[in-house]
Amino acid sequence: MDFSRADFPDGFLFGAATAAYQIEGHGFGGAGSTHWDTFAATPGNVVRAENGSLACDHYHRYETDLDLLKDAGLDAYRFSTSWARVMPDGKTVNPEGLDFYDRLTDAILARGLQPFQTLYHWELPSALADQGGWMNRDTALRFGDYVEAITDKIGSRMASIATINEPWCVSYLSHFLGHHAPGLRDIRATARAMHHINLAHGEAMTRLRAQGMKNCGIVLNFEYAQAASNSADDLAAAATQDALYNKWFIQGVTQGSYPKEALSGLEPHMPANWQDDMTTISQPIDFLGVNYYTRNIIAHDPTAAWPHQKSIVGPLDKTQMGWEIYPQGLHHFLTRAARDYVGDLPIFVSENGMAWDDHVENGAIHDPARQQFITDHMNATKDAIADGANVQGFFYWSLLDNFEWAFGYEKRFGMVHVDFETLQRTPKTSYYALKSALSRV
Ligand code: IFM
Repeated sequence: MDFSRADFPDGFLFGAATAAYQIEGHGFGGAGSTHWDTFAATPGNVVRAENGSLACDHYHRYETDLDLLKDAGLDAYRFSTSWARVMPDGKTVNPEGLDFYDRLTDAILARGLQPFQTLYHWELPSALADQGGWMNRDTALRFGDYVEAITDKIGSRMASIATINEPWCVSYLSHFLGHHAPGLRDIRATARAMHHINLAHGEAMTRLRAQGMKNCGIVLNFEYAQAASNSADDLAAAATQDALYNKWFIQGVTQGSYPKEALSGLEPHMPANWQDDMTTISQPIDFLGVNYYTRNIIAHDPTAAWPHQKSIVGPLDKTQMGWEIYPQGLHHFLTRAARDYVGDLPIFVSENGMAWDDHVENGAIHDPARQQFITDHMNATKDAIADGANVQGFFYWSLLDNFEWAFGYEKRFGMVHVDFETLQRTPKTSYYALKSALSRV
């Protein structure tokens, strides 16, 4: 790979990321049912109806998985803790769950890796889904109880704590587009979820501060909204998409307001007195996590209900997900975050990576496309730093092939291949190339 540590500022962190449900094996350790278990058990939602009950069996194999991180020369590990493992019914603490994260934390630290925790990467306990999940304001407050319980156990040992991973996916993708649990397609549910997930972030920040935590923030995902043409209609459709995807959460969290292009459709469906929550939502954070993968080409669609838009398949090279490879978008969002929202606050590329149809051939997995992808996005990050963004780290998604939500185990994002029959791990050539790039000074 065409970069080295010397290309980045002193102390810049290189890491890899994972998430609890995608790797741990949710069937172990007394974890409770989540809305992903029930979504996956419903025909047509997930490829081959796969779920996270075994996943990569990281629950039992975390020591050797952490060795892989360490041996790659990485500095930090971004992982998540599962609400439903810590509180299987959404309110009662499961000591086995806390103990697992206690052991995991010790094992991360024992290898000299910095632990970057995410509190919510989508394991909503089914008991809370029964009560309306993210449509229900109370879920944000119950989230605060979970945050207190897990923080009490491991918080003081974390290098960084993020409240929510990708609130756009938790709300819009899951309640408007119906692709993720709970699989709704309802604008009222969407508006409520989009506000309540921000409130959950705010509630978590309040609890974390009360527990004396520092280095607390949120991880947002961004997707470059490219207008299909320069027509006024297409430009307006792309601006609305940009507001819904790329502005709603960051503007709410950093400025205490929502963008007008998004409110124009959502306002009638918002919970009563939502404005009263904006101070809680916009309390100071210590860092911003930016997840970035691709761009989306947006055209006006007069036949569709608001937001009157459709996506067009673009001409660029695509990953196994069918996502266009567009590293310029990462530079755009890093510099825009610094310029318009967070100023000099530390920013981390908290996820970036690509899925590829990787195969083991003679015991090895050759993935030159992934090596190029990483190089191009590292260079975009380097350029964003040169252009003034205070980016302090980059986490590859993901350490391991894992449960890719509605795509089951079909899409492979890992630097390390997982054989889902035997659970054998095999580092891909991108793993060795990254290791070699990081060892260059
Ligand atoms: O696998 C997901 C992850 O859970 C959240 N960010 C995007 C990844 C790839 O789709």
